[in-house]
Amino acid sequence: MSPDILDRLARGLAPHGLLFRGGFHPQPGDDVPARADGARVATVVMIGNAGPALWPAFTGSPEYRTRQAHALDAWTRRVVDGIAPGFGAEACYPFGGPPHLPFQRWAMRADTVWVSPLQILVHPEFGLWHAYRAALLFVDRLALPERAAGARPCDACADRPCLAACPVDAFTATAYDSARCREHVRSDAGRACLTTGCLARQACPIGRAARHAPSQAEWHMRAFIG
Ligand code: B12
Repeated sequence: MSPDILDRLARGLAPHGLLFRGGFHPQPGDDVPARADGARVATVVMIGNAGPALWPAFTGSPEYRTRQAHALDAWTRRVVDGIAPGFGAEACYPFGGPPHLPFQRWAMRADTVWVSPLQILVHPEFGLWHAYRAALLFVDRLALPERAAGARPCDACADRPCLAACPVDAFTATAYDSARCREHVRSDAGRACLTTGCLARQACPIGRAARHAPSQAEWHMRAFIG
């Protein structure tokens, strides 16, 4: 019965520009929270977005049009909280912390993604242009599709243009200096990062077709600098 549920879920998410992004059966080290109703979680399903599909759905929403605070989070919560009960699931979210739920770790359990040199996760098709918006907690153990096979694209990327593209060297091979990044994006010198999106992220050769349009890129960068 579960492929049917997952198909139905994917169809429910699609009009909102949201995608089913894999799932996993939690083990103790996964730090999956208990459901509010106290039931044990047997399946976690990841919901996210990739490329430009989410943007028209979100910008048509009242949360965006009225410039509500944390509009994307509020929109996500309304949409996903509206869908989850129809599947007997409870939703949890990557925002609202700290503490933050370990969505990137969960994503690596569920989806074909790996940590990139920029620390955000890279996907073989979408590159760095994808995100996770919610996870659904199911009591039933759903049969899940196999995690697609694939190799981390960064291992075959000798030049690593992402690490060289940041104007203020906010990225090293092991760390991201978010304070330095934010200070630059807020300054006149950081105008290109603000209006076209993170230059390091854009330097990645993978998934270029999934890059954000300038309006979406700027919206995310403005949300980042606060
Ligand atoms: C706090 C936060 C930030 C902070 C600080 C980020 C930082 N690097 O210091 C700020 C505000 C700066 C930020 C900015 C952005 N963020 Co942010 N952020 C988060 C948030 C809410 C929590 C991250 C966290 O603290 N994780 C720590 C623990 C709780 O999570 P975790 O899964 O266990 O994390 C582990 C893995 O990353 C793992 N890991 C790291 N390296 C390695 C290596 C190996 C080999 C392994 C196995 C594991 C591993 O270890 C981490 C610690 O346990 C997440 C959402 C979430 N709940 O995860 C989004 C998130 C990471 N951000 C995201 C994005 C897109 C961005 C921006 C690009 C947004 C923008 N402006 O466009 C920027 C740029 C950040 C960048 N280049 O790194 C996405 C990344 C999606 C993706 N493709 O991976 C996330 C997942 C949110 C989402 N909705 O999808 N972010």
